[in-house]
Amino acid sequence: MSGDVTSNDVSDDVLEVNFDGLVGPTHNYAGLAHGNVASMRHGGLASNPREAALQGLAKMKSLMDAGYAQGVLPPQQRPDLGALRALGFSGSNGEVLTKAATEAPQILRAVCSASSMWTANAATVTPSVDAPDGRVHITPANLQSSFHRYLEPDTTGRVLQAIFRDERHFAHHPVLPATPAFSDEGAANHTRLAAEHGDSGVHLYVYGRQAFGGERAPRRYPARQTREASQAVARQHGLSESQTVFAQQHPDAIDAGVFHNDVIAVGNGPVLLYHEMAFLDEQATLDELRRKMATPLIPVRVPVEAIPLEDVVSTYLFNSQLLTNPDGSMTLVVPGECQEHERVWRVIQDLLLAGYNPISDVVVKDVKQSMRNGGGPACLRLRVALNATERRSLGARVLLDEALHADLTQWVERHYRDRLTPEDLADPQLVDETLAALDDLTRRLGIGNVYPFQR
Ligand code: SUG
Repeated sequence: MSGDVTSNDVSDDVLEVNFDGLVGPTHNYAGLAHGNVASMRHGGLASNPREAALQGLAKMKSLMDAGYAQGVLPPQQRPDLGALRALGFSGSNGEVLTKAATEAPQILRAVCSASSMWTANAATVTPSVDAPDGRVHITPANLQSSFHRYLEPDTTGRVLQAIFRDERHFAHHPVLPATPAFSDEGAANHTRLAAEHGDSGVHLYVYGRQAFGGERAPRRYPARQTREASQAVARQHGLSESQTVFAQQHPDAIDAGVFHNDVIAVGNGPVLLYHEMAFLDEQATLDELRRKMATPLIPVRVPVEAIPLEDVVSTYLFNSQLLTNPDGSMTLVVPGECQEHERVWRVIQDLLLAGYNPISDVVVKDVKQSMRNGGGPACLRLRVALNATERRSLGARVLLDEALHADLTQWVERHYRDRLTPEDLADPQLVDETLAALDDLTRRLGIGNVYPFQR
């Protein structure tokens, strides 16, 4: 037999590819996300889009250099002039911008947001090994909780269809109805647990509230994921009851600023690293996972006494990436804020690294530009477990290698500003700059015409 992998059922060659969002040229701080403490705190500050994009690329490069499979997803077309026109602003592009800036500056900020960088919210993905038809299943998230993110799913869907375009391997599902009952924020509230990436897994969906029925819900801040949305995604992907666990996020955590499960828990392989306040019913959640998983669950629990919720939110310890190494050990990729926080850094050393679990190493990444909007290392990536055949069938140049990294770095340096204030968003020049940048990007990625202005 030749060593060439041609079938689609080769489970031992499955790699988890982390697709990071490339930060867009209009990255700014607009204070748009209610319940996201960092976003609310930093609204109005000047941003540095160039530094933000380069920080993202540096993170991708260092993980690629360390041997992890790394992908990249392009940003969206912003400002979204189509959205402004739909809201009644008319005239030339310049006139539309000026009118929006004078009459509704908050709307202009929203249509300029580079929020698609947080690709953990782009979609929910089920690997082929778990799906009844042996294909990778993808549902873009409707992100209906906020106006600026509700603008993302159309382009996200087109981008994902362009990349995962081979119908023999990939199945794309419609975005759930964009209404509060089916509020969906994608993989930020979805964790797959399995012995190894190529083994069949159990899918943990964490929701903030139940639309129909349900007693407990947060009082202060919105719950962005409903149980009904999570169930619909699992249904679309053909997952059975024995493959799924639906657990409610603790409402007090949401009210403290934990707006997604991935701000308070992260799973990888059989490991679930979580904070005591992650789930409303911690014991029942662990019990059900244990019952359904084919491999022993390895829970790594951080109690409130070790880290209060406030520090969970300010340092984003749980928004780390947990990555599997060839020897089975795991590396935790934490944001710089964890190292700067004495108590959290001590917990990483004494409880996580020294504890009886596979986490053996910690890597610190500076993603401050993103963190000021409430996006840590794990927010910036969408995990897609792919076997060799699936990786080979990708329809665009999105798997990072030295050449692509150099190309994208040069692209950022050519097109990005190093300072953007909320007032700058009304500059018509910025529209021309971003369109030129995105046109150039689609050529470099060979992804086709995914943007509205190209269609
Ligand atoms: O949806 N921030 C994003 C951060 C998303 C983080 N993602 C995960 N945890 N997976 C949000 O709240 C702020 C934009 C602004 O204020 O300018 C923002 O949208």
